[in-house]
Amino acid sequence: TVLVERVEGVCRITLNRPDKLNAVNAAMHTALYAALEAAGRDDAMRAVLLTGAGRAFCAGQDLGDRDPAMAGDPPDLGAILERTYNPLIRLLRALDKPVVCAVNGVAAGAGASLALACDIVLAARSARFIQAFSRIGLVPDSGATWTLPHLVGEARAKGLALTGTPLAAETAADWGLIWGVVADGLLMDEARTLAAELAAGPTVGLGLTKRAIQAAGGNSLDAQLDLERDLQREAGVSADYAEGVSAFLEKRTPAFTGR
Ligand code: LHQ
Repeated sequence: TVLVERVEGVCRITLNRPDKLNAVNAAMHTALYAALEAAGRDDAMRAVLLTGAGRAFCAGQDLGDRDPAMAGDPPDLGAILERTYNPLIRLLRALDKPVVCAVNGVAAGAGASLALACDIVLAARSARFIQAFSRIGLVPDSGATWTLPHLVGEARAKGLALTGTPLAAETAADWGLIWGVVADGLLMDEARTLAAELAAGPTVGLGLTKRAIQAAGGNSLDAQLDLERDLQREAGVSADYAEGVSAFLEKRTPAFTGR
């Protein structure tokens, strides 16, 4: 259900149920969580690239999943979130290395939420983001009610979530929902290059930067200044900071090691 490749310091994770548009069933949940956890633990992996196989990125929860977890009439969706999507989104956000998401096709429901929980989202021009939850009577989940208003503001968040209108990749980029749009045929090359560049970067500093920006939503400027002081103290003793400054002064390209 999930393919994992380790290339150039990048852990490439591909959702792999193309005939079901990579809808997430219980097996995929387990595999995806394990792959991300392993990438987090592996010092040789300095960035993650998440994408989908086939014509879709991810159609969200597999609505036909007959896993025992979905048992009950009706099943307790809160318990399912607590056991599956919530830990997954928390893990992604807590990963102290950059996560690039290459949205190769439609991202619907929790599939859209999953993409938006990544750090840098590139989408193929033909991709669409669909807050499909309202179409089946559910609430946007997997962080979408937090990421959407943070990224695009309350008006657009409500418009998307209440109507379920598909959002074109181009508009998503114009609105600031994602980082960029790439021609379909170039998406994977560009996303792999970006992930490899990030993996060759000052990993400690990048991880701390991610943490600082994520904290901003819940902090005052005052609290954020304190946080920057603490994180900069950590970055300032990294080997990559010393290397970055030396390379600058010696007018050469830095060779970061991720430490
Ligand atoms: C699918 C799915 C899918 C199963 C396509 N499941 N098979 C959290 C906790 C617990 C429970 C509930 O939910 C959640 C969070 C959520 O994610 S709720 C939202 C769930 N997702 C959706 O509602 C999206 C459902 N899918 C669609 O609306 C369409 O498939 C989209 C718009 C994504 C793509 O449309 P098309 O390009 O026309 O493709 P298609 O509909 O023909 O799908 C192709 C196949 O994939 C088809 O199977 P089949 O055997 O007929 O070829 C679909 O049944 C299957 N598929 N999404 N979520």
